[in-house]
Amino acid sequence: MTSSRIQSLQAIQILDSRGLPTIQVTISVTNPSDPIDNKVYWAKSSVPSGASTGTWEALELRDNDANNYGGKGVSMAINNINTIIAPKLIGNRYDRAMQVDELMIELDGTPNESKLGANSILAVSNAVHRAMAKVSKQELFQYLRSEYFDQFGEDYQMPRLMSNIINGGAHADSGLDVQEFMVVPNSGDLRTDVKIASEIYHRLKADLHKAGQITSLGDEGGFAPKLATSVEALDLITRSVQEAGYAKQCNIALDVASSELLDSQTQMYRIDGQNLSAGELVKHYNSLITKYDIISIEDGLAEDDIAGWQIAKRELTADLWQIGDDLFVTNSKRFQELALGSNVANGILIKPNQIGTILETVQVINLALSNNYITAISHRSGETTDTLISDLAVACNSKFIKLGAPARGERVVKYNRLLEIAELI
Ligand code: 2PG
Ligand code: MG
Repeated sequence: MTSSRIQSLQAIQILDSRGLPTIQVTISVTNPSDPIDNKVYWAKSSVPSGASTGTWEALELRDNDANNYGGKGVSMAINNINTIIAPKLIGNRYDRAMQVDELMIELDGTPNESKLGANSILAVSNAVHRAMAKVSKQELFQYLRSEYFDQFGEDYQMPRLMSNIINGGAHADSGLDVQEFMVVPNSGDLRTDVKIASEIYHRLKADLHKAGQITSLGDEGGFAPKLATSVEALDLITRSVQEAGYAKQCNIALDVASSELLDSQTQMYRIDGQNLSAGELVKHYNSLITKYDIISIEDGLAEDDIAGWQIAKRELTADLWQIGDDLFVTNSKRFQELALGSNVANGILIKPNQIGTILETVQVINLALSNNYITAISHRSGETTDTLISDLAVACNSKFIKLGAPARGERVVKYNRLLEIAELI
């Protein structure tokens, strides 16, 4: 086994895809386990940020100083890396990246990483995993596979793309309540799936032009046309998919992000111009599923509406993937309580920054897989050019990867990393 000695670790502030501050970490390590290897290995990582964040997510530490980036500064989080985490790590030798994750979890000591900040912790965790992969002469996806998912051996299954081509909710001012309308190519081949997603995206753009719509983009690179209801968006997508010639090779997925739509006073969901109870909302989904080729609904019910999730599980077809994002927040404890305790959902969305370390992320993935849940590894609406999610999705044979539209550098880089990995496996 190789080991790594951390030589330097430094965090700086960079901007994310919304132009707001986030963290970049640069690390250098050497390889003390091989006397003839005197190289220095460098790696870099950066972390994303959500807009429709779940209440139960780990804490993203922000300065909350209104005079500094409107409160969004991350100087405290950066300070935590440079003055608390780095001094504990520099000079030390580690056999496995997970040891650093364990150390940071202990150093933080809170259940939601609120002392050091999940953004600080993930930036370091990601950088350490990248550096150690290099020392062991592996690609990141291979290192993650060998460290955490050796049950799959050398069997690599590329994930199916969830490509978000119409943006609504907190990610755009389209007027749509549902946050994400995604196409999910099913050709069984990654390169073909990328082509399908791209061609549909461009067909939709042409169709929107024809309809006199402005083709501005939402946060995840999808279009943000002025539309009133999910039916209007789904009609548009269905038409573009057909015109592009992919009716058989492409399905549809939604992220309703319904925690954002629940009125806490009335406990009713404001969606598509209606006020619906959980039971009525499930009926609404049923009518959409019947009419359109929808195979997956994420956060169909709000994060704490467990009774609503149970209705959905009971009433909607068993073929539908019901994916919990705000519901599970990539948290093993919450997954154990909700997924294993009550009859909710059959899929889990995985966002490393909801929990903090890569170690905790892979733990919940393995817990989910061993309980017959499927996984969708996901970006955030505020992204960087970091491609951890692409490597992670391949490492764990994730059924899906949710990565925005095939547009804008911070999204495209994740598609491109998958294309690169497809050449390597
Ligand atoms: C979601 C995500 C990513 P955000 O709700 O699934 O698409 O959005 O990062 O804003 O939470
Ligand atoms: Mg979501």
